[in-house]
Amino acid sequence: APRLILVLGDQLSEGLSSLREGDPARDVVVMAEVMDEASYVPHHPKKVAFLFAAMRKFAARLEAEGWRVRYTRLDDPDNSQSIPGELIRRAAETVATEVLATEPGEFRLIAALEDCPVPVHMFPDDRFLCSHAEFEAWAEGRKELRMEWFYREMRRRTGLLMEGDQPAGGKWNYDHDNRKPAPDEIAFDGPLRFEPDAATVEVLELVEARFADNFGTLRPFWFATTRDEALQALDHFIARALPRFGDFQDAMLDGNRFLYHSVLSMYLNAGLLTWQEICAAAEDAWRADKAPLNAVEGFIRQIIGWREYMRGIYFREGPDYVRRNALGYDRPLPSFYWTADTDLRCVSKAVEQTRDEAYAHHIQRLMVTGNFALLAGIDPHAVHEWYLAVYADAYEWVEAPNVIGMSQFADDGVVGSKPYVSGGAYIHRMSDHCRHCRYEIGEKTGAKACPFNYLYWAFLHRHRERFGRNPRMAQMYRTWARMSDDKRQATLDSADAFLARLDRGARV
Ligand code: FAD
Ligand code: DLZ
Repeated sequence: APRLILVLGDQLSEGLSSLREGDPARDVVVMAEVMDEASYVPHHPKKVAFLFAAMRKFAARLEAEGWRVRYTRLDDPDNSQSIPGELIRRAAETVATEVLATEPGEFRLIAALEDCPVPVHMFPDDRFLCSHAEFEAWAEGRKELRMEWFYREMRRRTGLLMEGDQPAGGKWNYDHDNRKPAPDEIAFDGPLRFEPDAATVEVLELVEARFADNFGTLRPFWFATTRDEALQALDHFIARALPRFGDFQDAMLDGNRFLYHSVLSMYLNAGLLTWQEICAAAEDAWRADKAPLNAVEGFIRQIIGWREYMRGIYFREGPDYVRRNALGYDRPLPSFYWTADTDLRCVSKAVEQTRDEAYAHHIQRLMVTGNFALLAGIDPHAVHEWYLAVYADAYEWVEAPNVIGMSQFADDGVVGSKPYVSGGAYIHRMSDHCRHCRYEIGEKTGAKACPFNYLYWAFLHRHRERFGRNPRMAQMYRTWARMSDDKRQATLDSADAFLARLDRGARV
């Protein structure tokens, strides 16, 4: 009897373990556009369109290679609208009695497959460098899990940027040379854009009709939807942006949404590109003297370091991770996360571009929308659901450790040794937003002052028991302690007044 081979929307890789286990002469590939997956959070329309278009084209490619594929479109009248439902239906049609699957990237869907009445054999997702067992072995017995140590192991394992057993150039990490403030000119016109073909236009019309109420602008739709296009986008980045990636990795500009970022995460996470080919292309550019070491090391670290580390954390911490709330916050997510309707210029710019592009770069996610949510004491689960919905690259395995862990400190320090919080000065240094902002970056208290300034101190004050003895935060607590009583009180009063306005739904 044939077996069903499940290929999910973020498993669009020909080398997928479930496909490798299968036999084109015997088995049937199942792919399905279903409302259960398309609505567990209100996904950005660009994310849905990207996945549906890429899924349809991947299915066509598998068919061209000789696979039999049963593909369900969202509007098929017999669509059961869930992945297990489609497996049951396709099993009945094909008399298959078992399913071969690659482990999904979310516990929610793993549990659904485990409960499926048609038995599902799950194979590891070996499109990653580090397996669950290898991460466990690395984590075992360590008091603290820190990305930097994990990253060095991954460098040694892959041989990327290694000279024998030593790191290229003598240092593991060149961040010291990175993180320059926003430049005046950007010599990169952004990621490669693709004109939608007829198949993509058909998907755009479907998404327009079915997801019209979701946050996010569908058109212009410019994403790559095939592996060939994604490879072109990779080449474009390597040739034009990688050389300056490191220098301006943390910069933000009012009038430039992408700076020197790769905008490849959505392709990598959906399986259109592999980490190996991205890292090899970056290393080759350095070896050919086309990109400096600080840029290439910084870029490769994000992929074999942060990305793999975050996945390790998600699978190690388990399904309740997304419910962690170490700081006990319960304020609802402000409506401006959906409308961009706020006078906080940096936040409104980050939300606007998220709405338009289903993309924001790391520092916008971490130090603007994430930082604000943490300083304002927003319910971390609501923050998590927002990030999972609005970014084209968002799946729980990577989004949750970034949001619950790195950004909101809701995991009590599993991912980071201290919370990523800052006052307005950091945003001012790294961007030109403050120049266009109604709030005054130089003012520390009162109605005109930048809210990040007083919210930052109020956060530290609120959590003095927890963080006061953290050596990495000692300097800030000393600064707070040195302020006059009047100044401290005015700071806390400003924060209270601001949060009261936020709670009343007043414009802030
Ligand atoms: P670049 O800046 O060009 O970096 C290169 C690549 O490195 C990325 O494509 C990505 O694959 C990888 N990378 C960089 N940083 C990280 C990181 N912290 N974790 C994992 N991979 C990383 N990334 C996602 O892929 N999906 C998410 O849902 C996601 N949510 C995030 C939420 C928050 C609050 C924060 C702070 C970060 C989040 N990130 C997420 C990480 C990072 O912001 C994005 O990977 C990056 O912005 C994608 O843009 P890019 O491809 O231009 O990245
Ligand atoms: C994100 C997503 C969406 C929007 N739609 C589908 C879908 O219709 N069919 C599908 O197979 N996958 C979809 N996905 C991706 C899955 O949600 C993803 O595989 C899991 O979240 C695990 O990472």
